[in-house]
Amino acid sequence: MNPSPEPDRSALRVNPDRLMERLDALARIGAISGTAGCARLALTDEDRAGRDLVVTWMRDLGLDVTVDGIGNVTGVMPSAGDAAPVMTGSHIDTVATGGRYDGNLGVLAGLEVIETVRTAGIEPKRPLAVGFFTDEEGARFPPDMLGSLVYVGGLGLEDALQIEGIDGAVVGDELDRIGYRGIEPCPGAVPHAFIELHIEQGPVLEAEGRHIGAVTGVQGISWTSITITGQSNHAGTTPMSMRRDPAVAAARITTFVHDLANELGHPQVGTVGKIDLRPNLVNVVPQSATMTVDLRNTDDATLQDAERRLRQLLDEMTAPGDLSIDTTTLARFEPVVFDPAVVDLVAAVAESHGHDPLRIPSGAGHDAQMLARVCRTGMIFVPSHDGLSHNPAEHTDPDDLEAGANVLLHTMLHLAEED
Ligand code: HGY
Ligand code: MN
Ligand code: MN
Repeated sequence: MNPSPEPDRSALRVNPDRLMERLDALARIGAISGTAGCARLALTDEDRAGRDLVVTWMRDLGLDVTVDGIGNVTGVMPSAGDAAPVMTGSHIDTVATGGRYDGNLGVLAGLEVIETVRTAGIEPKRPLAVGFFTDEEGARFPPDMLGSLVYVGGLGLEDALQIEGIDGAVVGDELDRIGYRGIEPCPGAVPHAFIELHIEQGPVLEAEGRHIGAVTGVQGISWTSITITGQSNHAGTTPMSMRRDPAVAAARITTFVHDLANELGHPQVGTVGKIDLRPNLVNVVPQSATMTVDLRNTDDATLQDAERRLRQLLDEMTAPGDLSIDTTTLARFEPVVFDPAVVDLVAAVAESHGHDPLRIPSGAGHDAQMLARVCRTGMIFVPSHDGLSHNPAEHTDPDDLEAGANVLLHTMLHLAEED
């Protein structure tokens, strides 16, 4: 009996309801009460629960599921041949004030693409794969994109397993605790190509009235931890002239970072997201202040200039001798440019679906910027309402979620027919 003819691929579309149901189900894990957001910091119990749910969906789809030494999880369509798969994916860990789409959309849209292809009885030349990478956010365990960095060999597994988090926990111990230190070797298998769907997390697409972004690359990222040590003292008895107050220094650094970014102008950004005073008590001039500085730019020379000027300020602040300042680099990634042919493909697929895609660089870091080190890589953006992200109110219109998933579907199917 002749096998049933393959359906017309160009007409193939994802099932939006199934995608929304999975997004809702995953968002219920670590849900932030009273909001649409969720909190699943990397390697916490909430992250484990999210992982378990997505792995169940992968297995229900009949995918070959593997877990590597840093906890990256990949599900691949079974295939007779040994052709390298076309891979999609992202992350399912979130920041503490996370939205339900950051990362999660890319993983669940990938799952939806594979279910759509399998349900249609389509056998692509190359298998499709979907994965989620460990600790993309880097909020608990810096650097960000930790799992995908190890996946591509940018950081040794043993070094990554020893990273201590902001709460004193250690990556390897937490992977063991949640049962996700896998046996699959790192670096991981190199895909034929990698394509990631993600919300823009910025205001541009919505402001331009566009529904699809063909992402051209990712800006450079510089994360520094700064510890300023002064002298704790009594808040009531210590004359201002005798104080060695690290909180004042931290405030000066914070305004400097803000003013520097404004002086250098777009796209330079600078953020002080974390300041810990010790002992952090109302009536004690602090002993120390530990803070983080996040600097980013699409141009590495300007980013280096910003880093140099921060360093210069810290040197000026320690010159009088009443404060000591120690710094640690938490993350430093150069700007990444995606494969122009893949960017063009994303734009062409979007246009074939009736969209007017915008070519746009990413302000946020993504796992795709790591996969770009080993294979042809691209990203698809969909709009973020009010440009909001890393905020429980993060929202993307369901029609845009569906549109992005369909562009992902057809971009992957195209790549999967390549030799
Ligand atoms: O920091 C970032 O850009 C990403 O959200 N990890
Ligand atoms: Mn993300
Ligand atoms: Mn994020």
